[in-house]
Amino acid sequence: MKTAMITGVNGQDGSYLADLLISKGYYVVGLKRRTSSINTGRVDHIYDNPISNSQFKMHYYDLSDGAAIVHLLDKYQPNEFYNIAAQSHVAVSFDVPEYTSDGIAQGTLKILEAIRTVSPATRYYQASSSEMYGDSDDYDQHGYTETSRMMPVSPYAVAKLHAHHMTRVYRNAYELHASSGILFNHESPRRGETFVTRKITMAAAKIKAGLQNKLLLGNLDSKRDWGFAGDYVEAMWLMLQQNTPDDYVIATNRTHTVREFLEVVFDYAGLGDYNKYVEIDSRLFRPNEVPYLLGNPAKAKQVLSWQPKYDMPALARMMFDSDYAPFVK
Ligand code: NDP
Ligand code: GDR
Repeated sequence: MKTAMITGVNGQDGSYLADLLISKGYYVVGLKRRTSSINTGRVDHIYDNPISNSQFKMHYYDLSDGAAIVHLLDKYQPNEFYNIAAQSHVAVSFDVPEYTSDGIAQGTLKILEAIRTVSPATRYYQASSSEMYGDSDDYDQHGYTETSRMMPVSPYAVAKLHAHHMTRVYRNAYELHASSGILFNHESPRRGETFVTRKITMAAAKIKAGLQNKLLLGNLDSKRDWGFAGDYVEAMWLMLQQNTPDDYVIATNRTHTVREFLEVVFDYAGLGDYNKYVEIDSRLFRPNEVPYLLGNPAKAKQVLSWQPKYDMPALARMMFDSDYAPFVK
């Protein structure tokens, strides 16, 4: 039985990845940091099922803890390691830049160093991000590729770029099987409630249920390439099944404004014009904004035979349905 270790296992991607790997017969060692309140809601279904429970074990771990990751890697010698954990909110990274950077940049380095030292045969996946492109103009009509110039505009994105390059350095210098997925925005019913898509689908559900009448948002003009997290964790796994490690853009190759996402959700919810409910709050604008993201996943399609199953409207409908379900009598 193959063993996989996942940091941030109780986050959106970590939980979908755990589901996928368990379904493929892996033994999954999930790492989560200690919190004062229980926040395992996204993986509780794994515990509740006796079959998946027998393939799942959780340990405490924080990205700041270099010694802990050495012990964990030494103990399990996992076949695959997915580094998914991060302070992942771009706006928050302007408030806590050192904390964000320490976890993502130094945390990644600690893991790579530990793999090199005690478990060099472990295959490594790095959660890189389309935020690394920032406001770079190095794209064509098909979008950004793996080799487009990156110009990050937030502390989060600078830290991700550090981790991205460090992964490449360890791949080349020490011949580690280390790959980075440059993932464009991906969402789901398990998406954190403060990201814009989930904020919108939750608000629309509550408005329809008569429990809310206003939705405060920031910049509606930024464009994002939104896909479904369930599709994207499959790409992570595929990268580690290749003979050669590499970097891959994972995206839908379609871009939409936040405004378009709003329109799809409010229309589908039968609420009509979103302008009746949405108010623009200047506090929700960021010091720097990434205006436009479109990913070109041609390499992933060709090498990994990967392609997304959900586009933005299908994703938005799925998220609204999930958020509205508790209100349906
Ligand atoms: P989430 O915010 O849902 O999950 C992040 C996970 O990391 C949570 O389990 C969180 O724990 C954990 N974590 C945060 N800080 C630490 C720490 N210091 N030590 C240990 N664990 C920590 O993010 P997603 O699942 O959406 O994203 C997964 C990864 O992919 C992240 O690295 C993100 O930056 C990156 N990414 C995400 C994209 C997206 O669109 N979703 C696109 C591109 C990249 P807790 O629950 O306690 O906070
Ligand atoms: P992003 O996602 O910053 O792209 O990072 P987010 O959903 O936070 O923002 C997308 C766009 O929506 C605008 N926006 C708002 N955003 C939030 N969160 N809340 C609001 O009220 C709001 N109003 C407008 C933002 O300004 C932005 O332009 C996500 C994260 O998952 C990262 O970890 C990941 O690396 C990138 O996607 C790719």
